Amino acid sequence: MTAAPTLAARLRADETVVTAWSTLAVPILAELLGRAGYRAVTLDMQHGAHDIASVRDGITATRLSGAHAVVRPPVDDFATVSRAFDLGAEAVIMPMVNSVEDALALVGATKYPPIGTRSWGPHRAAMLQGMTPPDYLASANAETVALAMIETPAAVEALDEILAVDGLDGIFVGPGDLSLTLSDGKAVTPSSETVQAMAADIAARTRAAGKFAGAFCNTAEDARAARDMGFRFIAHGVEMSLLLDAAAAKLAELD
Ligand code: 3PY
Ligand code: MG
Repeated sequence: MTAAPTLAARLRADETVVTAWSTLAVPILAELLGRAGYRAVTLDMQHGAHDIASVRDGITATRLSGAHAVVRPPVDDFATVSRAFDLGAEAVIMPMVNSVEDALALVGATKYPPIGTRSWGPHRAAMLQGMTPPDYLASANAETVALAMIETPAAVEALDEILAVDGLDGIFVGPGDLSLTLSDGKAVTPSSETVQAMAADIAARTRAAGKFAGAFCNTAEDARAARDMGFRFIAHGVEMSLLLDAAAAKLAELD
């Protein structure tokens, strides 16, 4: 039996991976998203209700469905980056990476020496992957994916320097915050022409640097456009909205 490809392997192969967004901190919901066909499920600790216990169980539940488990830690919480990997996450999406220093801290928490400073303790991750700890160590730096969220003008300004950070695997565009910060707090317009044009430029520069490009998408149109722009890791579908929409549609069947 050949092992299923890792998320990193899929991204290296330029495969498009669509991730669901899990906010409700209910592990079985993450599993259901994987069973529904999502290739990856992102457990959100920044704006979602996930804590370390639901991330621990959510990663296991996601893997049980065959999907790749991804975690978004809270802002500046680099300790949680290492913990997410120790618990078996394949990628971390770090919010508000606005400088080279932030990117270095992300890489530090993601990669073992000599690239980073991640401390040793991946026992749950190794177990979930059916690996011995030495095998885990041998492949960890290649298979743990650090994605830096680019979602402010400062981050866009520093993009080339951020992309030059050794060990940073890629970026992930947050169009909501990008629109909020670009408008100086006046509006959240993630699908606007300005934000979408900026996203296209970020994707091109990221791919030119040989790194993975990901983006959060608020509509199907944005998700399709993101794919055309060269993004390959695409967030499309937040479980809370999916549930609301499905429930409303179900009720409407009897109208
Ligand atoms: C953003 O659009 O700012 C995000 O962080 C998406 O989750
Ligand atoms: Mg954001």
